[in-house]
Amino acid sequence: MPLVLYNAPQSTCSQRVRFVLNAKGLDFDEHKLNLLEGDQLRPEYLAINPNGVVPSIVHDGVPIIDSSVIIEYLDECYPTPHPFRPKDLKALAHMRTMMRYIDEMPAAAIRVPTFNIAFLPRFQKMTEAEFLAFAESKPLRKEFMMAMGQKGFPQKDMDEALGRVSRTVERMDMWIGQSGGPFLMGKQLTLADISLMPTLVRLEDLNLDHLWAAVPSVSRWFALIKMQAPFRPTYYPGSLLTEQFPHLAEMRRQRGA
Ligand SMILES: N[C@@H](CCC(=O)N[C@@H](CS)C(=O)NCC(=O)O)C(=O)O
Repeated sequence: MPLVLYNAPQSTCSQRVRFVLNAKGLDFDEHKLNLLEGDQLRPEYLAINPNGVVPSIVHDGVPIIDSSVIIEYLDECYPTPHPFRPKDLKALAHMRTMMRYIDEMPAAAIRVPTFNIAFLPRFQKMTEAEFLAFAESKPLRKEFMMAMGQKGFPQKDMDEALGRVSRTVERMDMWIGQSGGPFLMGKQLTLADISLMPTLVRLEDLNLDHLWAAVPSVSRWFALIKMQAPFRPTYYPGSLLTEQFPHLAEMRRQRGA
């Protein structure tokens, strides 16, 4: 039975999984969900992923959810051509510690600027009742949506989120320095790098790449990630917010980037 991927082109968590699938040369049936239309909240999808978020895979008929779990699962099932996990158990524990940090800090933090800068205008077009019903229907993100409301997150929340990203950049610099680079764990590209990749792509997409511009190890890391063969098929056309939201493309144009 083929691998089935349920995801969204612009979803950062989905991009982790697409990178691993592409790196391993696996055939998969891709289902693209429109998150702003609420495809992830339909009963048939909730039967696969009761959290109402992407990505999910279905392998041999069995759903597997959560991007960090999925990429470890895929690396375990398909270790070739390159395993993305170190063999040494202590190094493996270190990689998992990094992945937990990435999920808790930058991956969570970037939702605030993403929603404020990219999605908010869409939610502002809804009536209050439509917005409340949409927020209410989200199993995992109801409180997040309510905190944002139709006015957006306050500056204090934006500052906190960007502060968490800046601390992540410092942490990356430390990891790269300790391992000798160029990747987080040294010469081997691991699931920790793949977990972090979409965060930096998203920040660049939101015109926030100044956050690491003065940190050479991180700039080098990002340039190298973009040169990896699976990067391009992962970020196929339509994977960036600037491609969907003209106001973001305009911000970029004004910046001359
Ligand atoms: N921990 C989950 C988080 C998944 C997640 O938050 N996915 C976002 C897209 S990156 C989503 O589906 N959001 C839909 C929504 O907020 O309704 C994972 O890593 O898979």
